[in-house]
Amino acid sequence: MMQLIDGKQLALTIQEEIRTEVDQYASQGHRKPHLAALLVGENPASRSYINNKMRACKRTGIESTLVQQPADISQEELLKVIDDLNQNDQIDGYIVQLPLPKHISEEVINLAISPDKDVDGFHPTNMGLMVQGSPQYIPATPYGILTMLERYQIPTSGKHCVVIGRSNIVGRPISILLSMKSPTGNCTVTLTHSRTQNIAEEVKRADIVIAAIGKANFVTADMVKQGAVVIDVGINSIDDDSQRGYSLVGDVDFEQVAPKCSYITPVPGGVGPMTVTALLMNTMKAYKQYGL
Ligand code: BQF
Repeated sequence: MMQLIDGKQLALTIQEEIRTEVDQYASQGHRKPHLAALLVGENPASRSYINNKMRACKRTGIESTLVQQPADISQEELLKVIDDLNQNDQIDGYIVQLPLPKHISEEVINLAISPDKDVDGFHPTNMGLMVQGSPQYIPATPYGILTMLERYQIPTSGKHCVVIGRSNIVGRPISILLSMKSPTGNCTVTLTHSRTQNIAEEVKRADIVIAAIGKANFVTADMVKQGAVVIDVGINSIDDDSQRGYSLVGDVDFEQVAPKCSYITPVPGGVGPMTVTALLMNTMKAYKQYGL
């Protein structure tokens, strides 16, 4: 039988665990952990992601600060804001919300973030540590996915995992992590992308499918092996005639694919809430390692 992976429920459970831990530290006289988010411009999707993160902070007792800058801030000015965050010893970790305006280089910004406060794990130092198997901060979405697999006790060792999409924030890191010699690793991983010759054929071989391509309903039933685990990372906005005028759908054609799966994540309420929770887990790590 197909089992739904309830990312929203699991996220709330873990956030409750974090709340208990935060309360414990506070009762011992420590200051609260503190996450900051830097938002450049006013992309509505970014705004909503930041709101999700701030709300989750509130639930766990982690303090949060939103630092907002106009879309036309220069890269140089933004680097100063980042330096302030690096120097501020009240802030355990921070994120720079993506995407950034086109005149600002993500690469330059990532390099400026202090690796010890880089709770998104995008700094090359943290990427390097992860690739070498001694991660400091694992990027939030891959970390959220691994946490789901772990908590649902889904076996990975020896399984064939097919990742669709090679982005720096999801596809590439999750492919590395799943192939690692670790409790949520030991998979044989195939990383597919836009130049893969026959994606359907590759995906059909998978015990575990990670769909992270950003194309609505890309994964169809004919591409999925009976009994596979399907993790849908996609968040695609589709126009419809609902109240708000759009709905969110994943990279997987859920209705069609779900009956074939042993486990599947929904969209919304699957990987998304776990991404937010993994960010808080990284913030706790920063706090315990450098903030106490
Ligand atoms: C849910 C993100 C693409 C580009 C930049 C809960 C989130 C999303 C969905 C969320 C995402 C996606 C985030 C749900 C943060 C995940 O209920 O399904 C939470 O807030 N996310 C982001 O910060 O930047 C992105 C996706």
